[in-house]
Amino acid sequence: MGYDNDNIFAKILRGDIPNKTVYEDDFVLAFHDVSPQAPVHVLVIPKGAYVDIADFSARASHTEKAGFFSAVNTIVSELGLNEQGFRTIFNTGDHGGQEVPHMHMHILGGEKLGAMLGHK
Ligand code: DGP
Repeated sequence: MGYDNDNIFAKILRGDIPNKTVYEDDFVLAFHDVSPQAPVHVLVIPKGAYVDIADFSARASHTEKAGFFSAVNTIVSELGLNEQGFRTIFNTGDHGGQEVPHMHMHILGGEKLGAMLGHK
């Protein structure tokens, strides 16, 4: 599947749609999810055009990959999540329930989260 330049996170990266930014650097933008599922619910997206985690794993440079995960460390620290923990999720494709076709990592925390999969 090719990358859709008109997906909502591409528009956020271009500044066409506003967001509540938590963190930004050369590699990532992190912002609050519009429909939070926990007291803390932040999305981290790479600035490059990647459809999902599989696409990013396959095509991103080592520099982009290092940049992404270094930023995650900074973000969870700044959100104060390290001591009590948090959950990260990359929904991918149809079975994964991915709605927006630009790779994103959910960071969820701020309370004890329930079962990993809600329906199980
Ligand atoms: P996923 O189902 O993994 O593709 O998650 C997409 C998430 O993106 C979902 O939790 C809601 C969030 N979302 C969708 N549109 C917007 C938006 O315009 N702004 C923000 N901040 N979040 C959005």
